Amino acid sequence: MTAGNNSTRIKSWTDAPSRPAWTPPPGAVDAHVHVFGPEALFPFSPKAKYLPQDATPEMLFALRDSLGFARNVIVQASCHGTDNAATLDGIARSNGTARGVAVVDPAISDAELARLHAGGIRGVRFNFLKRLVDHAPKDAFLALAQRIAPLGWHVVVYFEADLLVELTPFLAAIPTVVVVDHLGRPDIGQGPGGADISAFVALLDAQPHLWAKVSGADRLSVTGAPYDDFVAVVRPVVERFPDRVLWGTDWPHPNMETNIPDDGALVDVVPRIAVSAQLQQKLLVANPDRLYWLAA
Ligand code: 0GY
Repeated sequence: MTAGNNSTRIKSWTDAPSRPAWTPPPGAVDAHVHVFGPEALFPFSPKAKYLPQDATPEMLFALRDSLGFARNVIVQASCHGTDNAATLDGIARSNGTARGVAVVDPAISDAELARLHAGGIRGVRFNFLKRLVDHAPKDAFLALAQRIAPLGWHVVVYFEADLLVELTPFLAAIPTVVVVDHLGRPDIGQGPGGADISAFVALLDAQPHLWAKVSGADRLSVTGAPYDDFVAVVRPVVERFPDRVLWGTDWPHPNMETNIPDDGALVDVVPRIAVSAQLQQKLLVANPDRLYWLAA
């Protein structure tokens, strides 16, 4: 795709999010955000499936502060392909308050992996959504996972519920922690005992190296804000796997331009899915610390 000027590109976030009623604990990490561009410095991939407006690190850090968070994990977005320059730029501008997850060509050199590590990358993302990427080569991903494990990195995977069975052996073969974005996108409309979330919980029971990113209330909810249906399904997951969950706003909410969430309302979901101070501390501080700040 060819990028037009900023005004012809899509915008999927609000400039005026509410302040959350709830205050995150000190050191809290918003562990799923992206940066887009700025396109003049960091052009989008020719293979990008969407062309967003610039969502810069400075905008991210202003949002972080207004929501009461201290740190971010910047996840490379598909629109930037395997060029992680924008993500690295965001980390470099963060004064140590951001780490990142990269998307790389599986043929990446060891020297380039070392450069990404020095730039604050602590994981690689394998994206299986056909609307976002053309190829998801499982064998090459597994070979890459073997190479990033010694760095103390982990793997982040993004897939939808209909791929869970097919991906189960692939996930089992990954020799690092594997974080599943947005809980593997279950159909929340099925309710807390639904087939999708039950299969996901069974997968986490069977594979102790799997973690869940309990994010995406806005993407998954059928009823919409304040996301009661999401809370009913996800609270039991947090309580069952308190040491294996992360949370993030998902700002700037790629592809949500027709249903833009209020980031303050998303933060107010956290105390409803992690109902004690101890669960909140694990979800927002201790767990992301382990993967992003304390890892080798
Ligand atoms: C998300 C979700 C989406 C997009 C991406 O890399 C991406 O472009 O992750 C999506 O469209 O569902 O987690 O940001």
